[in-house]
Amino acid sequence: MRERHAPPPPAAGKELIAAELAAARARSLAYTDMEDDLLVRQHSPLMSPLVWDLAHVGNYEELWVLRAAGGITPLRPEIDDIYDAFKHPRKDRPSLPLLGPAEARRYISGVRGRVLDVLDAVDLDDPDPLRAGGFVFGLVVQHEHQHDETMLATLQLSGEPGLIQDGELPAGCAQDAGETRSGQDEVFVPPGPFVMGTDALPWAYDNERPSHLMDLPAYWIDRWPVSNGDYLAFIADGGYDDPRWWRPEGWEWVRQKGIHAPLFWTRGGAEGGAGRRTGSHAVHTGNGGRHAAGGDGWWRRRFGRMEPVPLDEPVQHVSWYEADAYARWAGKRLPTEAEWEKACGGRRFPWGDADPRPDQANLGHRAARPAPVGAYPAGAGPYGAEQMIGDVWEWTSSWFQPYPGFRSFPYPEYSEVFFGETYRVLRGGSWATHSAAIRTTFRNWDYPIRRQIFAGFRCARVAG
Ligand code: AVJ
Ligand code: FE
Repeated sequence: MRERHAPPPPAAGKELIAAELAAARARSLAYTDMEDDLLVRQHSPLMSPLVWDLAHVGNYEELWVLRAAGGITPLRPEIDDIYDAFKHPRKDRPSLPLLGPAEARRYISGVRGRVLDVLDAVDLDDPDPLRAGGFVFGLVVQHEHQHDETMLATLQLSGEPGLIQDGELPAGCAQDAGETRSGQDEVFVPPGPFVMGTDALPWAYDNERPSHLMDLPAYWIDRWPVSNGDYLAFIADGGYDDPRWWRPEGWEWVRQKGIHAPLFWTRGGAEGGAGRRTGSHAVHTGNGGRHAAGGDGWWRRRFGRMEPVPLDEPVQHVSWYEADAYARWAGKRLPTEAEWEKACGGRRFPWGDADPRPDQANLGHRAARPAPVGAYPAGAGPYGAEQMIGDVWEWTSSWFQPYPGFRSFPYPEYSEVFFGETYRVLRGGSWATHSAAIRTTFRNWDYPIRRQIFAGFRCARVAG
């Protein structure tokens, strides 16, 4: 994968593809390495039981690699219906005759063995668009990583402690910036055209194509995602109680649901048994201890443990409505997805086309949280914006719409059926996103009320 204006790069080698397939599978197995009861239970009506996701990734691989690209006779056509995401809403999936955990593991491993045979035999220079450049393998690798991230969201919703690994992350810039960073540092993006989307990245989805020129006026965009500390100022200023900041639908929603903070936050300390601060990794802010105090401060539940809200971490688990309201309160607005992408400089990643290094972005579940603001100066884009990739998905002001000249590939249910004024676009990936499933052109989307995803935001404003 290279510069998006260059001729299509040589197909990803078979060894690289095999390694990416193995990496995705290692994640899926790690996130389902628990008692059967936790796998078959529905932890939230928003989510599938984990065992559904597990067999679904195998079924998707069977459909696309084995049947569509490999021409292999269906292994288990009778289960296609159960694992078709369009046939049964998530809330109904527990009542389906799902494969049990052991059977699901056997099924996906059987599929995977044949997938590796297809990979062995395939000609990656075959002009067939499913095979060219290994597209169909990229499709299933990214699909599995997307479900891995969904599984993490399910595990976070479950409130079960001890299931998810945490880790170390680089420190932020709080000390350098002084005790209280007042407001956001912003970077300037000059006016002019840029190339949005891609024609050349071999694993790009249909919704990232075709590339097209976008001419934008000058704007400012926040150097970092909005932090918990920034967001607490909005809360303290009565942001949730002031209709001036909210879209009418958003206002109605927060009133009706009684929402007054990001999902998983509670005020007044660690309450209840599950609320005890236990374990050595209960608090690892990497910022010299600048987190909200307990007592009447804010706490959050993260993978089953309570911890003080770390002020310098990007805020996560906020809806689009909350992000939009914060931006208005701050005298700014959310960036359009074009503004977000242009700030990345027109390359695969903000720093260029090379794969992410650990000092450039917080991706791939290195730790189970975003890194503090300022932790990745080496990952800055050409205009100075940092942490565009990784940490938290960033809400943009844009609806999920097709680019001019869009053509559905390989099937309309990946992107096309979601186009319209229903879903808002998110960009950049989160700490839970794998590097194989993110790039500056990647477009994610969700309902504006959704908060269980690992999403935050940054603000922008017109220059002048
Ligand atoms: C692109 C993350 C919105 O998880 O619903 C998974 C990806 N598509 N299986 C989702 C997807 C089919 C999709 N998102
Ligand atoms: Fe899926």
